[in-house]
Amino acid sequence: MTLQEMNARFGREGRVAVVEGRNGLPKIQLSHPGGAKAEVYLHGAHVTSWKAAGDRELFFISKESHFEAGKPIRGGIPVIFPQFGGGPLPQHGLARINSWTLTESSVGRGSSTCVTLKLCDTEATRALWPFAFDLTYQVVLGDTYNMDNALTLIMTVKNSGDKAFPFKAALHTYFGLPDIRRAAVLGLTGVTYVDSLRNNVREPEKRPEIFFERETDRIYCAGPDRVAIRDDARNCFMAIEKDGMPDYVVWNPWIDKAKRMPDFGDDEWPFMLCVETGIIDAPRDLKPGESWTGRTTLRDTTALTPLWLERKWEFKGR
Ligand code: TA6
Repeated sequence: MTLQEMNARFGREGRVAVVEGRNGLPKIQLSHPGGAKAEVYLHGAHVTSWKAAGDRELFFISKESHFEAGKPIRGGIPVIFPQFGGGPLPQHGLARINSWTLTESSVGRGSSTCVTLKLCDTEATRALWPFAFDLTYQVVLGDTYNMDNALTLIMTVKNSGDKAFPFKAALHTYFGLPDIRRAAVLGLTGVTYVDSLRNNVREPEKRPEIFFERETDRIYCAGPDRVAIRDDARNCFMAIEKDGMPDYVVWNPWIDKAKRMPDFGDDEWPFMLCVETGIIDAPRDLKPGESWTGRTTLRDTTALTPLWLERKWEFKGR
């Protein structure tokens, strides 16, 4: 479908537009009446930008990122399926390196703006991973309370074939920061993590607040459905809430790994933190005809109360 045809079918005045992005890749622009904006490439169904009102970019995108078919975009929200990390498939699986189809746009309750993208198995994916699947991904800017500082991502995996398959799935979100050394992750105390940098040792997180002083790459297993990133440089919070997604990954490459990644600037490691959500530690089996849905809601807020962290979530507005 051409850009013109996509706009004719899915464009919504002042809310949804399909434009030419980097290297000519089609990009969906979402807008919210409150001023928030987001951008999603059909390539990888990759959210590359989320700006709360006031035009402040909340995600990290590497200045060295590829924007080309077959290669993942470095930053924003890579969609990970059916493999997390290394393995028989390309690193982090097939979803982020394939082009998705825009199938729906809507203006929802609370004036949220929503688009739906789909990816189904193809001859090429079946040659790598011999299963039939139907991936649906909804990106919702805003929420049902008329707030414009939330971004919700809903991922559904359907087994559309006649063979059961095991899968992992994740949203590999890169949050932008002025300085990782002045940020902390809150809410993971007591959660067992797998330390990918220490031979996958499993141990409980003892710290009430996770600060960063070195490369960090940990899978937090069956974590609580609400955590937060506190940015002490800007005195604000990013709330992360999940449903149907048991695990988190907390990752920053730090200095040496940053140098080893060709699509990541050597000097970029202080400006990002990945807090990822999904089925990451152990795969999930899906029988023919079965579906799984996972949701993550990100909320940029400066008024997160300590009560929130004890799961008595009270959102006090911006
Ligand atoms: O989520 C953490 C991780 O698995 C790290 O080990 C690091 O490899 C990161 O993902 C980025 O992976 P990528 O394939 O995008 O370079």
